[in-house]
Amino acid sequence: MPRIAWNKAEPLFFENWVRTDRFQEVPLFFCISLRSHNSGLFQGQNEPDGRFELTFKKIPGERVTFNRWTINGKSWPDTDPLVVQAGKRYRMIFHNETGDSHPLHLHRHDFEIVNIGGKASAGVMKDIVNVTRFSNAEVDFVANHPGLSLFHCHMQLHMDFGFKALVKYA
Ligand SMILES: [Cu+2]
Repeated sequence: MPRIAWNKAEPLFFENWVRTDRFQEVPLFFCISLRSHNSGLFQGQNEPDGRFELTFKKIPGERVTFNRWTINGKSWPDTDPLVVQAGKRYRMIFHNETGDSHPLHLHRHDFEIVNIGGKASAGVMKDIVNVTRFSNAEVDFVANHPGLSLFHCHMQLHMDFGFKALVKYA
């Protein structure tokens, strides 16, 4: 076990690569934070101004074509945009109903992980979170960067085959 220098004011991250099936390796991120639960950058405040329930599914291509991935039943470019208002805080609630892990990435915004795999979390700021197979996660972001922002799975093949949506400012 290597010795790790740790400034305890900051979260400590570990990264591990795990094999999830025959075809892919994905990073698993572990984090230890000594910040108290109430010191979460967003969560310590009131409930979010809005919520986006996002359910991910895979439509198998069988042997005819390649798989497709859907967000609330639709694949890019038909996915519904997540419409936000500047200055408000939103919770994205991820339901991964597939047998794949999905490293979910939001461009141009940081989010706070408030729940991962059913466990509450606070103070961990990221712009990507790996949601493992058949699991859930919730993240909060503040709409503080007007313009179009892409939200997608960072697995290139998942993104190229539907797993992509836009965040739009109203
Ligand atoms: Cu994916």
